Amino acid sequence: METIFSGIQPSGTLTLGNYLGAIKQFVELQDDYDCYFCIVDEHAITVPQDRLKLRQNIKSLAALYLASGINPEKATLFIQSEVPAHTQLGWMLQSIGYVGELERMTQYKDKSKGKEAVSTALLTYPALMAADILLYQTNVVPVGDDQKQHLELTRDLAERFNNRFNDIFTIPEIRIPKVGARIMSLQDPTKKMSKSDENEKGFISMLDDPKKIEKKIKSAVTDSDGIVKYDKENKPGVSNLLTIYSSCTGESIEALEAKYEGKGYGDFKQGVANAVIGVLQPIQEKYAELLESDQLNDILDTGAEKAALTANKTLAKAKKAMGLGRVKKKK
Ligand code: ATP
Ligand code: LTN
Repeated sequence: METIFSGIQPSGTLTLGNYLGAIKQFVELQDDYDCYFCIVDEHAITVPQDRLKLRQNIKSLAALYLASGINPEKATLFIQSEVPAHTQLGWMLQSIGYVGELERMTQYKDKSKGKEAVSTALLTYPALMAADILLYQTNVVPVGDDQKQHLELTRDLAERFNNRFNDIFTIPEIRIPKVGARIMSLQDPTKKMSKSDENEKGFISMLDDPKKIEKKIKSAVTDSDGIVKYDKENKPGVSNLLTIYSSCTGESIEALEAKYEGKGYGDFKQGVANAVIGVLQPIQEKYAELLESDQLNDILDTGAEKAALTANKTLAKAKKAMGLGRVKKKK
């Protein structure tokens, strides 16, 4: 069976973009692959975090994974900082990465723009991400469109390591969903929907109640045509809402265009809101039950143990290939 790895940062409450771009595919894939899903808390601290909020976000993200349908019997769910091999291999990969290639990453450029204090870890972030993936000999990495560049760098680092030292790592493939790979902000449909957006109206949180969801969708930026048609260039707002609608219900964009022919944006937006509520409400109900349960802690304990077993094997091979430590004599 092939292996899947993916991670989400506990840097705030997940948005509809995280759900449609990432978690939804995780749930669909867990039957056919050996899956590792990670809460990447060490990635989250590349920008300042409040320690109590971070703790809360880690738990909340674990509960959201499960409430969305990740089955701990099938997939391994764990917290990155509880498996030390990640930072260990991350350091080793930094030694073969170049400052130039890290500085070219758009996520680094975006997140450091205009900031006075930029952490070293924000720059070296992709080496840790590569370690996450390579430790599990991952074949496929399901992510949203924004992670393409990081995945290409992961492949480059793996190939470089394999050529320079020994053939240790599997070269991973990226998997991006056909619809929903890049959900845009409701207020500025040329920008990605992001949980760290200062304008709360721009994103739908997975935990927003139905009234809030309806309100946010009704005030989403569209245009003055009044025609429900997919045209990313000229009608980015309507196209984004069509993508959200289609991704939530599984109806094709063409079918939705036909359904709303001759109808105004009011009807259409109500339809979008209903579709989103239909997806998020059942998740929210399960989430509330899971958050304070012992079950959640047990699942994360088992997950970390299982992940460490695989990760340590790869780490030992990589250390040996690089000449780190000692060769242990058999007793
Ligand atoms: P931040 O906004 O805090 O930088 P983020 O939401 O972009 O965070 P993560 O939480 O680490 O970043 O993303 C988790 C997954 O969700 C990744 O696979 C990412 O590609 C996907 N994702 C994030 N935003 C979107 C979006 N707007 N549309 C589709 N997929 C998304
Ligand atoms: N960089 C990703 C989060 C992430 C990840 C990973 C995704 C960290 N490690 C490994 C896939 C595989 C992000 O910002 N969305």
